[in-house]
Amino acid sequence: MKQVIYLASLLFVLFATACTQQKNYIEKEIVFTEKLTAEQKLKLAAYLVPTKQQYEWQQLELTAFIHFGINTFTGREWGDGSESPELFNPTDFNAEQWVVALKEGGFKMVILTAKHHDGFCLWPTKTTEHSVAHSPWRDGAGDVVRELKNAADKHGMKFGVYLSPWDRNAPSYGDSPKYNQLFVDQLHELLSNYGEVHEVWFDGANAEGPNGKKQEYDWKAFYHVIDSLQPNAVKAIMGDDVRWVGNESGLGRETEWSVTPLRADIHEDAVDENNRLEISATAKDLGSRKLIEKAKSIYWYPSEVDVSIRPGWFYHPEQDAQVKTLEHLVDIYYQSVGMNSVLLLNIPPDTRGLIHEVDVARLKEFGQYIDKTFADNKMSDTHSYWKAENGDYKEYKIKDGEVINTVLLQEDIKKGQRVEVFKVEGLINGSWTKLAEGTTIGYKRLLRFDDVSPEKIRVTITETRFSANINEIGAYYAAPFTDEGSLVELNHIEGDWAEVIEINPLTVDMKGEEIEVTGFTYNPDAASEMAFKYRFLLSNDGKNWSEPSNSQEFGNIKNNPVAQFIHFEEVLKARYFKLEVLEGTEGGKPTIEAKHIGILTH
Ligand code: FUL
Repeated sequence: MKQVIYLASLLFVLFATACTQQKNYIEKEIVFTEKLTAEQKLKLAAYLVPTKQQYEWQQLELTAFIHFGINTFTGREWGDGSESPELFNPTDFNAEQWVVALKEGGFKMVILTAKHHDGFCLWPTKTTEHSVAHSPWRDGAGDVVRELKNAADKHGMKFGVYLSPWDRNAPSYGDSPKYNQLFVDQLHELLSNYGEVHEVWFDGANAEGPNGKKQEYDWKAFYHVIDSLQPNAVKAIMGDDVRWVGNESGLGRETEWSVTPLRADIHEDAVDENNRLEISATAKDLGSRKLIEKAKSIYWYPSEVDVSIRPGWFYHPEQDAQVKTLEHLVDIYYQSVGMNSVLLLNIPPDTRGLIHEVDVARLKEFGQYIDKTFADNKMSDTHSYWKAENGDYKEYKIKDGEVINTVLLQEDIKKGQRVEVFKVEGLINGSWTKLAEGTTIGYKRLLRFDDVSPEKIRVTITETRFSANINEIGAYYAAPFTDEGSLVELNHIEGDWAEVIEINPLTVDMKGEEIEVTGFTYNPDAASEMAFKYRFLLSNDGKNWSEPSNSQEFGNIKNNPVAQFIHFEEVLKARYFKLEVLEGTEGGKPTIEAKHIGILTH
C-alpha cells in the first residue's frame, strides 16, 4: 500500500514538474500527495492561479454593497423575521440613482441584499409571502432586484446578489431538507429570471431555527444551482471563490496570500482541516511557508474586504453625520485594494429608497480622489514586464522635480502569487534611502510614505517563491486631505445620571424624575466582551417594570462593534431603566457600565 502511495506521489511530482515546465498553471485547487517535501509544496503553491472568474472579479477592485430591506424601515441591523411586509414602503425609490452614485465613486459591481437574515425578499418570490409582493410599495407590484438589475445594465455595471442562508422568518428553517429546497428555489428564481449575475454572496451568520433545530445546509446543491445557471459568477464568503477578509472595518492584511490552505467551512472535512491547521477567516497567517508545509491542500481563495460607509450596514438617520470621511475611505482603499483584496463598500439607501445626499457626495469625492491620484504616474520610464529572482532589483527614473508619496506594484497573478519580501528605495541627493518595504504583493500592492523628490526609485524583490512576474510598477503623488470630517462623538447622548442604583443588572435613576424616553443607545467597548442579547426595562417607581417592545439583541455587534441605537415604537414615560445582559458576544454574561448606555428622548 505504502509503495502505491509513494508511486502516486512521485507521478504527481513529475506531472506537476511537467506542468510547470510547460508553464501550465494549476487553477484554484491543489491536493498534495503525502510524500511531497516542503520545497515541492511551495513550488506547486507558486503555480496555483485563479480561475477566469476569480481573475475577472479581482480586476474589478471596487465593488459596492447595497443593504436595503425591512431593517431600513425598523432601524435594526438584524430583523427577527416577525416584521410585517406592510412596513416596506420607500417613498421615492430610484435604483438608477444608486447606480449613478456608485459609478461616480468608481465602483464596477453592485451586490444587493435580496434577502437578509429577516427573510424578507426584495423580489416577488413564489417561495414565501414575506416579500415586496405583500408590501404597499408599488401596490405590491414592485421588484427591487429587477429595477436594480435594469439600472446596472443600463450603466454597464456588474450585478451580484446576497442571499442570506440564515432565515428567521421561514417556518421550515431548521427542518433541513425542507428549508434547503426553499433556498434552492430562491436561488433558482434569482439566478434564472434576471440575466447575468457575477457574484453570489452567502453570509456566514447563522443560528438555530424557530423549531430549535440547527439547519444543515446543502451547500453542494446550492453550488450546483449557481454553477449551472451562472457559470461566470463567483461564490463568496460561504462560497469557495472569494474569502471574507475577517473583519468588517475595512482592514486588509499586511501579508495577504491568495494562495491558502483555508477552505470555506461548508463540510465537515473542511472544518476539520481548518481546525487542524488552526486557521479561520480571521487568522493572521493564511499563507506562510510554514502553513503550506503543514497543509494537505491549497486553494486560490482571495480576500474581499467588506465594510460600510456608515457605522451600520443598514440606513439609520442618526448616522447621517457619521458617513466615513474621504480620508477614512481612502485609507480603506489602501488597506483593501492596496493590500491584494477587492473592496466591497456598503452604501445603504434610506427610507425614500435613495442613497442619501451625504453619501452621494462622499462617493463622488472618493472617485475623483482615486482617479486623480493614479492618473498621473510620475515615472518617466515605460515599464516592461519584469521576471525577478531573489535579490534582483530594477531602477526607474522619476520625472524631473516631481514629488511622490505612493508606489504601486503588481504581480501577474495569472502566473501565480510569489513575492514574499520586497523593498522600495529612492535616490535622493545621490544616496539611496528606504521609502517603503513589504511582504506580499499579489494582484496589487500600494505603499505610502512621506513626500520625496527622488531622481530614481529602486525596487528590490528580496525573496520570492519562484521567479516573480512583476507586471506593473508606478509612483504617484496623493494629495493631503483638507476636510477634517464630521465624526459624531457619541458621548453627548450618554446619560449624566441622577444615580446608578445597581451595577448588575444595571439599574439607573435617569434624572430623578419621570422623563419621556424614545429609545436607548449602547456604545460598546470592543476591548472586552460586549452585550449581545439583553432585556431592557423601564419603570416609574423602581419596583414595577415594563419592557418596551424591541428586538432584545444588538444584531451583528460582534463583527461590527459600533454604537447601537434602539428605537421604541412609542414614546414612554419613565424614571428608571434596567438593562439585564442575557448573553454576551462570547457566550458569557458581561457587566455593562452605565457610561456606555444613553437614553434617547426624541
Ligand atoms: C454579516 C451580517 O450579519 C451583517 O448584517 C451584514 O449583512 C454583513 C455584510 O454580514 O455577516
